[in-house]
Amino acid sequence: MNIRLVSDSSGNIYPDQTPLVYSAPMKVVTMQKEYVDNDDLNVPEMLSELKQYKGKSSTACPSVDDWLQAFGDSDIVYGVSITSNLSGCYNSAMIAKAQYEEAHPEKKVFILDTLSTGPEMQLLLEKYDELIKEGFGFDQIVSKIKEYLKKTHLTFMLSSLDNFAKNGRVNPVVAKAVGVLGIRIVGKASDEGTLEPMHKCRGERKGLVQLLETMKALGYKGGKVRLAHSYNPEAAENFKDMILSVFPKASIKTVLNRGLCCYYAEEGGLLVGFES
Ligand code: X90
Repeated sequence: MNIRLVSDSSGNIYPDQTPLVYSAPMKVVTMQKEYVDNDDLNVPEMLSELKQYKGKSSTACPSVDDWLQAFGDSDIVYGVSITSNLSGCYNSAMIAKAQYEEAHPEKKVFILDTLSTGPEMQLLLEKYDELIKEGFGFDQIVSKIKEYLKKTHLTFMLSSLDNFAKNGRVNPVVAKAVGVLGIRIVGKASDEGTLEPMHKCRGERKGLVQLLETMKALGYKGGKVRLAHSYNPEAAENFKDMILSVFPKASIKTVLNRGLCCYYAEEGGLLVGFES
């Protein structure tokens, strides 16, 4: 039996990671160029080109074909998608699932609308992998992953919401209040799967302190943590140390955001997926 894990590229998928995950790429689009968020994308180059670029930029979710390619010819596909409240990604995955299952009635696809993104999706992919290795069947895995989703959360620290506002994914008034030099916004993915800013902090140090407080308020007690940063390894490292000083046994791993998350989290952004 051939089983595959799939995700859209907001899950920050790398070719050498475990578990192995097949990615359906998001796109970052300008009038001049389309950046496909796959293994070949040079993210620093994209970010520096976008900095120079004066026109509008936007993003696009994976097409139905992108998802079908990620499914390959697997007998069973388990996947995760970015929140359906900010992207057409889940919808596109569901169309792909319907086409795939119609063409191959013996095959099965389940895609979870995570109402989140980035490192929370990473935790969910790791859980699928564990459940598969434990030998559970399709229906059990589907019900167990939905249960696990109730225990996983996403918080963030960002220094700009410009690209969110430009793309109509956050209120421009809220975004403007954040874009002041040195201000960090700390918030979470809401229960509805939207961006919920919660605290404005002066400077990164205070931002990180607030980030940890926010995790604790959401029920963090030393479970798994997955960090994803946009070219800010110092913040990720400091934050890891802060968590470990309170919860010395926590399992913490850090990755670099790929294209889509770097575009929205912007320079220095830190995303935190964790278990309550
Ligand atoms: O379909 C598309 O064009 C993609 C749109 C994606 C919009 C959201 C990207 C979020 C990236 C930023 C910080 C965390 C926010 C959490 C909200 C659920 C990561």
